Amino acid sequence: MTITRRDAVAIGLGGIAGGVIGCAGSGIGAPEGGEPAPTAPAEIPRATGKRVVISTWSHGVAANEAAMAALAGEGKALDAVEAGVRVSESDPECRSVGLGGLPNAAGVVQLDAAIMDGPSARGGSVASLEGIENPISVARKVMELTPHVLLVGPGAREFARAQGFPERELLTDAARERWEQWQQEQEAPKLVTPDDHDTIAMCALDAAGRQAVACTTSGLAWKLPGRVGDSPILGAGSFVDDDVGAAGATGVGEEVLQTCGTFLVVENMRRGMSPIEACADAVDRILRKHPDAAKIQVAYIALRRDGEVGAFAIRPGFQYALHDGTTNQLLDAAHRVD
Ligand code: SD4
Repeated sequence: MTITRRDAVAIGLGGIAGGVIGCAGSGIGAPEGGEPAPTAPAEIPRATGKRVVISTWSHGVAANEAAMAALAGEGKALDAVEAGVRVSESDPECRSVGLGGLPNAAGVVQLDAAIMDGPSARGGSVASLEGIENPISVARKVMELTPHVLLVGPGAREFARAQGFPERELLTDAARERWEQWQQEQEAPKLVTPDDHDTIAMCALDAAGRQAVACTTSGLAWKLPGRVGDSPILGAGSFVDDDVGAAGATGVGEEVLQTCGTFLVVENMRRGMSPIEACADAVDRILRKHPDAAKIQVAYIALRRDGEVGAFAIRPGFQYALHDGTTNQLLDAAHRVD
């Protein structure tokens, strides 16, 4: 069935035509009290000739290298983010991504991933996917080959199998040992210490001015089976609007989900905030709504369409990798709570 514009209005989707869709907690849906209209991005030329890649955590450095290689010549941002995060997915040392990711409470590795393309404004994602090392590539196939955006669980695995993705056990010996230890201790699912974090979110800008974003994770260690975090949800774990910029998230996904985190970061940039201001405001939104979140970690990275970047975290310890086409460095993000 085709939904016409009239149908969309009838079933309450009329806001789509208005340009900005409200998102729970974002405060963006209806401009309040004469807030400034979008200004900054409109002045930025579409193609700046710059190539920029920004990604989360220290393993982002290796991922950035692969992404920047894919941006050579006329390389596209979409190909770059896929190639980049695949490096982390296939690295068994990354404890919350792909192969080697820490499992859920039942000892099963369940992966979440999303990819979004700026020029087409289309995305694809998978959640609770088991047995596939590179969920980001499955997410891309969902985007390109199906009329859907998100496939979950056995359906996602069946789709991956049909597309020829190899299946394998993702639980490494090291991850199994950590899980067995957790079974003794029964600590709650959490992400507080630096080595508990290594979800990769990556934003890229190519020389033609196209942007893309990808995010991939095994989620919170010891999560309830079937738990889905922010990473596969567009507007939560990642989002891009080619008119403005891109953003990615890492940390406790429940907090990101309940504030539409990366949607908020991008909309903040649309309204003229710099990338770091946009990220800081999204962190502050979490802390204002849920003061308890000062105990946990959430961090955002952002890339504006002119190549300017920013990052901000709730707590100290968040590092991000930035490749500007010449140097690829690991940087400490600013944070709100000591
Ligand atoms: C989640 N946001 O599933 C992910 C976890 C994460 O670094 O980012 N870890 O909630």
